[in-house]
Amino acid sequence: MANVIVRPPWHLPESAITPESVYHRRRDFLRAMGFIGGGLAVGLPALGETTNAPSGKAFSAGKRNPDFNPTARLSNEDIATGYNNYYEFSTTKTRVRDLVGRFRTDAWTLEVTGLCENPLKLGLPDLLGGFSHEERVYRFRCVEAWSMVVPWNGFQLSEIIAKAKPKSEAKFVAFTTALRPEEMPGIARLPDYPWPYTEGLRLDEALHPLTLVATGLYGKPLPKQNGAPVRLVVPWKYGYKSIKSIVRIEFTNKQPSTLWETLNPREYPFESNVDPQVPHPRWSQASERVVDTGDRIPTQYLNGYAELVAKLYPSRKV
Ligand SMILES: Nc1nc2c(c(=O)[nH]1)N[C@H]1C(S)=C(S)[C@@H](COP(=O)(O)O)O[C@H]1N2
Ligand SMILES: [Mo]
Repeated sequence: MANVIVRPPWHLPESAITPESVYHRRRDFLRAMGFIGGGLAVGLPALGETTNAPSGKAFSAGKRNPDFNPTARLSNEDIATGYNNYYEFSTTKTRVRDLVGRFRTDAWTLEVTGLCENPLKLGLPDLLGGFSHEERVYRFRCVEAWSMVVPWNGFQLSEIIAKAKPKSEAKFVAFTTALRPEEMPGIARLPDYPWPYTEGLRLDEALHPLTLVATGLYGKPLPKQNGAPVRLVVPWKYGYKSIKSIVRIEFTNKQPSTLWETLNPREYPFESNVDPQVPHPRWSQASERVVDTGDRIPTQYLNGYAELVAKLYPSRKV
């Protein structure tokens, strides 16, 4: 594999990715689509109902952080935004994008609660522009043994945690996805699942600088199928830990239950670190299929992030 990042045509120079230019690009796009024109703002369709992206207002893409650049080719944007696991909509990856239209992400509150001194309610302006937003290119590995390399826009979860000031009893962080069966057609098809989708991390994992709150992808607001308006990205763990469309973050003193662990603790345990030496009970995890090229490549311990995070797992000898 070439030791360079091959930037596809969508990738603007960093200097061009300012909050303002993203805003203007979106306006140009909307104008081209006939959504706005002549300064007339009345009678606009509700964008949340008709597009896959949330309102772009105040979205900050941030500058690319050169410290997070895996030596791998970026995945094709159309594949990253069209091959999705989001069971609230569909279990067929290629259908999710077409089923998110009714999901409203243009008004949002993320509640930060539980064992902390300073509970928070974060609205969209806070989430989209109120933190140290930057772009990071991360490797992404699903438990199903496929992988991608994608540029996320967002900020470190540690920034929210610092604001909330967890109490000393807090040992874990629990995350919850929005639950709106009327807007999420996949929920009724999986009535036995323990909805809402929940996930969790140890507090030290949540505080790790690699753990990102993503609000964008490829320099644009996060598409709904990728977890708009805010999702977690934990690149050294299997993809299901990277919970989408988060409405609640709670500090707890006990390990929280998660949707996947509740369904099958043997196949989807809480920790779920990427580890080529630990097979899934039904398949090997030694290699992975790069979704857009189809290449099979060896899987790396902690998805290639061992240098940064292996110290969190001292009992696993590398
Ligand atoms: N709420 C919610 N979050 C979720 C999922 C889901 O079904 N529901 N799927 C997970 C899985 S299995 C993966 S691989 C990633 C996929 O993220 P992507 O569609 O942005 O690639 O989202 C994770 N987060
Ligand atoms: Mo996954």
